[in-house]
Amino acid sequence: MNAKEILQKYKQDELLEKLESLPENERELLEKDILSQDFELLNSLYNESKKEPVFSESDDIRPIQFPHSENDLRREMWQATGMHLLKQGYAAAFTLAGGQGSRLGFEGPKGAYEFGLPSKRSLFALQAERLLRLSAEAERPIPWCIMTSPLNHKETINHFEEHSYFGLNRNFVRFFPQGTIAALHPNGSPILTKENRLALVPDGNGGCFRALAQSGCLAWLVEQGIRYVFLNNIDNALIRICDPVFLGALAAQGNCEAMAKVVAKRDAAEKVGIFVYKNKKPAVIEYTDMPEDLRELKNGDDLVFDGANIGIYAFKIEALRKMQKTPLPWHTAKKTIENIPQALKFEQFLFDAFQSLNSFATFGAYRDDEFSPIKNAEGNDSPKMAREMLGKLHKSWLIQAGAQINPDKLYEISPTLSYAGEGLSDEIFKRELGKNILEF
Ligand code: UD2
Repeated sequence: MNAKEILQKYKQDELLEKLESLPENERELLEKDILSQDFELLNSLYNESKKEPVFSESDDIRPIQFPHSENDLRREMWQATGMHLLKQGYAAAFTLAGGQGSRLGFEGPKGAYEFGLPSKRSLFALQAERLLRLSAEAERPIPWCIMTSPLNHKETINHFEEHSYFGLNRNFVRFFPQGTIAALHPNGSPILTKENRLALVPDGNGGCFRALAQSGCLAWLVEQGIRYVFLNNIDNALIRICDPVFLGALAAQGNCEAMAKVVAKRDAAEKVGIFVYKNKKPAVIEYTDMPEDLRELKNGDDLVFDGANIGIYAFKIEALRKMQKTPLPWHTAKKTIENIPQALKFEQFLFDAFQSLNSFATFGAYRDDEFSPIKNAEGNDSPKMAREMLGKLHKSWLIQAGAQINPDKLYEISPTLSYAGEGLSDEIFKRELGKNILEF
């Protein structure tokens, strides 16, 4: 079918009229957009969007317990296993960076955002240099796939080019844009931009499986012999990218196909997915889909549902191959798009994949060590909070190493000097202060 026939079939009269009124060059561009979309899917998503949200009373929802791995005696074995995987070239990193920094008033890619560290490192710089540190220990480059969106793809690559890939071997860094889907007017017709193009928005971080495969990067990983893939959100300032302990724990779990790190929720209102058993299978329910009474449910002073999804995952390569063809549910969000309030935006969520896997496990972690997402300009999950949490964490590493620090200051340690607090001493502190260790 051509664009006109598609619009006729799906009764998109308003759009058809607009299409036919355009001059040839504009009409051709809009036809290209229309042919890029699945109107059968858009039609069903629109009809679905009028029903109640994803949560149904019949679901049996129970809390998941998650042991803190810090106290686990197997931690050293996991670390050794993880380093072995990295040395053998069996592990890779995959970062989701398609989101925009709009909530921060920053128009560029979220990963290029600098949040006031004395080194002026961006989020990408922190993750790249932590990966560089691990590559040095593994004595080989670690492949890194970075999912962008069409909106920030070029700028993301520019950020890496401008910084010479932060010292990484550029042959092992691949960028690819995720898919997009048309945003709909509340009446169900696709929204047009001022340039008379379809308003296409990123299809959610659950689009990562499709994008990884369609970009050829999944094949690239398989051809290199990759067996485990570490997956993370770009916006976390403390992320231990490709964490050997976490990768080792997944490898040690035999038939387990994927794992997710969990921290205790800050409070009931925290905007994070919540780990639950949903009909006896581990799952994550997004904060937007979790009924308020369950979110607030307490047992004494403690939240019953307190396992927070922090966007840190590890997948076996077989699970990623399976997920490229496994349909994920779509979630509807209502946002202002092209100045149209309550416009409909459809996205898939990566963590919905867990329900399709045969086995999935949680891995307890501590927020102060590993999780400080930059979402809001002020308050919780802000650049200031990330700066302070990173400064306090690095200060604690120096204290633990016996460094004579100034107790009134915070510290930023270059990732190439220490990945997670190892290899530090008072002598290194004195030598590196002002260079790879900055006081602020
Ligand atoms: C995400 C999680 C939430 C919790 C929180 C922790 C999902 C659906 N929700 O919520 O459970 O873990 O983070 O901070 O994951 N992204 C893309 N493409 C998209 C949309 C998002 O790449 O189309 C990336 C984005 O760059 C970021 C990550 O996915 O790295 C999370 O996206 P977000 O910040 O929009 O998700 P948020 O904060 O609503």
